[in-house]
Amino acid sequence: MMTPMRYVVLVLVIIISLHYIVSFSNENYGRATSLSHIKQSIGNQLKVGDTVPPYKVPIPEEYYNHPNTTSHVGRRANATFVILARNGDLNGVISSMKQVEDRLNKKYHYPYVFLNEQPFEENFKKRVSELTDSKVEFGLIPHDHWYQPEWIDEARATESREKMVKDNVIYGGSVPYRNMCRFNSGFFYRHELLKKYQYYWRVEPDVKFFCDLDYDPFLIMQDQNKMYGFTISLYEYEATIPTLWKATREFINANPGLLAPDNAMAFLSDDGGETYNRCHFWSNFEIGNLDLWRGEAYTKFFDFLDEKGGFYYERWGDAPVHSIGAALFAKKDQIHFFNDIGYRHEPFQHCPQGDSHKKGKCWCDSTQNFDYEWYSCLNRYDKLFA
Ligand SMILES: Nc1nc2c(ncn2[C@@H]2O[C@H](COP(=O)(O)OP(=O)(O)OP(=O)(O)O)[C@@H](O)[C@H]2O)c(=O)[nH]1
Ligand SMILES: *[C@@H]1O[C@H](CO)[C@@H](O)[C@H](O)[C@H]1NC(C)=O
Ligand SMILES: *[C@@H]1O[C@H](CO)[C@@H](O)[C@H](O)[C@H]1NC(C)=O
Ligand SMILES: [Mg+2]
Repeated sequence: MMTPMRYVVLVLVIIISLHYIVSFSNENYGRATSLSHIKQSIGNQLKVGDTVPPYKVPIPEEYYNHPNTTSHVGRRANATFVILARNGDLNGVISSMKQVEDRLNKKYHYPYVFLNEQPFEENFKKRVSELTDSKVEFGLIPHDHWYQPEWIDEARATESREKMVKDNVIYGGSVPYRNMCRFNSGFFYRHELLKKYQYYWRVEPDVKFFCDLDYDPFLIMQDQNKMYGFTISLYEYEATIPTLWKATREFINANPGLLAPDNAMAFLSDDGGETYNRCHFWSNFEIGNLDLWRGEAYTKFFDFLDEKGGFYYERWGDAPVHSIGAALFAKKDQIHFFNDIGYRHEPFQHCPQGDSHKKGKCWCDSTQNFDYEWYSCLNRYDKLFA
């Protein structure tokens, strides 16, 4: 009698023997991995000893497809990507940037500006520079553009943070998050490295770009005189901006002449400016004209808000602040919905519908689309043009 163990061993021996018989009797079997065959086909170029594994021999140059880098010798805009990040954000930054390159920028070669209040580490610089042929620059944020100003009443700020923690307000207890919101609201566009550009595209770590983009969005901005572009809009948390609208109204009353004609106030307010409906463009994605922020109206608006201290006494986000700025200081038709750009920042995504889904070869599920979900503000944007 055979024990079960012996039976298993016998079957294994048979399988292994069959394997050998088959591989020796069929000469082509294993050809792809056979050292002698690779040597035969590219062997004449080898200047290496037999001890080097074949995968270490470079693929001959003529096998490479050289991308025609002059295929877009056409017009380019005066534009850059902007990425604010910490050294610790490296993996998320790489993930976002690789998609930017693959989906569009390998065709357009727009440069990147990275900003940080701490020096970027060598490894960070090396890893992101490897992803692109474009120019990449790394900037240090000036101290006063980032940290909480001296004149902020720290006792009052602390008290407010503690209350927000108790109330479970997201990032309610964080000072760095507030620094970030204030920096994005009023300082990024003043950085030395951004001075030479007119348009920017803000990119955050760990976002997704779902679709190929076969046109240059910066040229759309430039040719159609757009000031601000978005993909997702939604409601802000009331607890983070209790007095933001009061401050905005004060500013408007004091500076009525700074508002643009045909502005997008109706996106922000359902009662002609009396109250804020909390709609804002989600600023983790932005394509913008830096002149909007550098202009007189927004400069004065930001300074006015900053003096109120709401970036620290409350937790004013750069999204509502930018959105109010764009809606009031640009004409409504200068605010562009980039419908073709499939985009996700957790937990929401915009997925192009219908023809543009196919045109962009989008990989998002078009049934997962935030546009007209109950928490979206896109219907208010649409109504501006109704
Ligand atoms: N240099 C620097 N960058 C920061 C800091 N905090 C946030 N950022 C960057 O600022 C942007 C916004 O920060 P996020 O943490 O993504 O904030 P959020 O998008 O509101 O929230 P989540 O993405 O849901 O965490 C990202 O580009 C971050 O990398 C910081 O303290 N220093
Ligand atoms: C690259 O593209 C341009 C514009 O389409 C074309 O004129 C040129 O011949 C191409 N060059 C090569 C080497 O294919
Ligand atoms: C790009 O725009 C900036 C800011 O407006 C300007 O200073 C710069 O000269 C422009 N560069 C080019 C090449 O047009
Ligand atoms: Mg984010």
